[in-house]
Amino acid sequence: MSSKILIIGACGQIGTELTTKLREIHGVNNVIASDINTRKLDLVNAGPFVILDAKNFNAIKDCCINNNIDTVYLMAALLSATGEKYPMEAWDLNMNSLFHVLNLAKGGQIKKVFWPSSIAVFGPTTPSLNTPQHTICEPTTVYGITKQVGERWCEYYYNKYGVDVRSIRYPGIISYKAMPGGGTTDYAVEIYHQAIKEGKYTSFLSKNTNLPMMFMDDAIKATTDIMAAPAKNISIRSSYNLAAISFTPEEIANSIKAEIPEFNISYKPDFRQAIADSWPASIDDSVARNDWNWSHEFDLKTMTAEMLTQLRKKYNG
Ligand code: AKB
Repeated sequence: MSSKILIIGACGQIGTELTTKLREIHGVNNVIASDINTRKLDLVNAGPFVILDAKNFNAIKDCCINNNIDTVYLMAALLSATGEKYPMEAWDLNMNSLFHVLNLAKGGQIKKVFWPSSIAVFGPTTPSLNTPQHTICEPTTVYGITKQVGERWCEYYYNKYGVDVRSIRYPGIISYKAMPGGGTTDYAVEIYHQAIKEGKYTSFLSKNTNLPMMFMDDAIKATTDIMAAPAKNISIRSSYNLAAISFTPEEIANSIKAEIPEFNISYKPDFRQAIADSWPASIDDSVARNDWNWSHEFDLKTMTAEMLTQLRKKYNG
């Protein structure tokens, strides 16, 4: 029997593409998309959709009962840059939504949970190169703190109550379908849009800021792979390190220039620079690769080719 799935935060950057993929795998009517509003009309019209506030326990519970949901993907969150502007809102949304879903699973209402963590769990005292799975985590952002604490709670609910919760630490995700919102790695999406629209981009991170990144197709593959893996293969119940590529603003600009020679980049770092400086440059994800055979496909060159092709279609018809 196919899973009955609820995606909370389905209109966000990852939620949008995750919804489409899960519908391909499990059937359109077995995947309920939900968000606080209907901002992505194509997604709202593509299958079952409900308006749902991730902070409202009873609303999530009713939705799960009414639709016989057994699996929840909790994608709603305030990201790193927005979290610094609205710390209490970030804490409230990121933590309470997680508790709501974990408690539904603890009560037996749902059987399986996916919850995304982030490279934001790391901080300035973390080894920056090839950051190991188990290492120092002293995050300096509110978002990072919520992810670090969330990881501890996921592991606690697994150990104490047997909740089948699975998680990965996403790096910056690059995609062309939905824009990211409020993250520090967002520059790596904006740059492609601006390259096609304006032929130039001003980066809010300095040219040598090296950060872990991943193309959306790989991120979706990681998400569906970890959820499909046998429970016995999941040795980490906090969150798995996950990696694909690392690059700087200068390197991504050079990859764009290889296709659009007249493209121009300038640099005007803002408050997000300090956040980026606190995160690692590269991640060791060998535990994920061993446990559930994770592997990525896209490198910087193939990702740039795909982003530019898709955005040319979007903007130039
Ligand atoms: C952000 O920049 O806040 C996110 C993340 C790395 O989790 N993209």
